[in-house]
Formats: sequence, structure tokens, C-alpha cells
Amino acid sequence: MMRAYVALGSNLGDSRQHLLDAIEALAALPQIAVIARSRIYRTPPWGVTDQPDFLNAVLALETTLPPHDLLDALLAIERAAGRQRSGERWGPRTLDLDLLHVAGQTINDERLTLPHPHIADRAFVLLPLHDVAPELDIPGQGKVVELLRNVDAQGCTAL
Ligand code: A4P
Ligand code: MG
Repeated sequence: MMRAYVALGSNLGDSRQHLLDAIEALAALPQIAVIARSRIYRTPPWGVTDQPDFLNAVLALETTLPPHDLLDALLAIERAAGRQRSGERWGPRTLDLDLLHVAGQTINDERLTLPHPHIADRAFVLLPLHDVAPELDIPGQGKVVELLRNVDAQGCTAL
């Protein structure tokens, strides 16, 4: 069993429902147990700012799936939610599922980077991650509670 953290985001359609459906879809997989769920946050768009606010959340999972198989499961759930890849980086999406951290592993290949490289820059990731794992150490970045002190979380509100 490995502990994994997954970030959920949506800013198209019924975003809250997309997040809840994704949590249900993950929990329904026999190789995955959902251990903890953050609050859902409304967050201003980061990166490309000319798009609707996002809803973001984080899940803690226990899983027997190796990291690449877990990524495949996340991508399948995104597709089922009608995710269209427009090609625009950081653009709007019905559902985005990012793998943040898997048992402290470091991976860098063409399909998967672990830990997720941008955790330290993003209040929309750190706030919900802090709900479920404040003491978690992100290899190469730092402890969640400390990283959160160094980002601007103004404008992010828990639903
Ligand atoms: N990939 C590599 N590593 C990972 C990983 N750790 N987790 C690969 C997930 N995927 C990983 O993803 C492209 C490929 O990345 C995947 O096929 C996988 O093989 P994608 O979802 O198509 O690309 P993307 O999400 O559009 O690009 P990017 O740069 O990852 O966008 P982000 O970082 O997800 O940012 N503002 C707020 N407030 N809240 C948000 O949730 N999200 C974004 C998107 C921008 N601004 C936001 C939010
Ligand atoms: Mg993504």
C-alpha cells in the first residue's frame, strides 16, 4: 500500500459536481481507498488569469497501484468528465486531476513528474493539501505548512 495525494480542479460547468463525481469515481476503484478529503476552495485563476475562478480540493489515498497506473486512472476519470485538451496551457477545464506526491518518490519521465513540480508556487494546491497533510514533506520543496506561509492565499475561500 502506498499513500498518494491527488489535486482536483475545475472551472467549467458544474465544478462542485465534477469534483464530487471524481472523488466517487476514485473511491469506487478496488485498488484505491480514499483516506481523507480536504475542504473545497474557490480560488482565483493562476497562470492564465483571464478565465473563471476554480474550485480546488485534495484527496489522500491509499493505493496498491504503481504511480504510472494511478496516473492512468486519473486520466481516465478526466476523460469521463468530458475533459477536452484544447492545447492551451493552464486554460479552463471541466476536471483536472494532478498527482502531487506518492510515498515520497521522485520520478522524472516523459509521462510523470513526482513530486508535482509546482506545489510550492500554488496556494490553490497548498491550502487543501494543508487540510489533509500539514506535516507532509515534499521532496525538494519543503513541508506543506511552511510552503503555505510563503504563498499568497488571499482570495482563496473554503466553500
Ligand atoms: N504529468 C506529468 N506529471 C504529472 C503529475 N504529477 N500529475 C503529465 C498529473 N499529470 C502529470 O497534463 C499533461 C500531462 O502531464 C499528463 O498527460 C501527464 O502525462 P494536462 O492535465 O493535460 O496539462 P495541464 O493540466 O493543462 O497543464 P499543466 O501545466 O499541468 O497545468 P496545471 O499545472 O494543471 O495548471 N488556477 C487555479 N486557481 N486552480 C487550478 O486548478 N489549474 C491550472 C492548470 C491553471 N490555473 C489554475 C488551476
Ligand atoms: Mg493536469
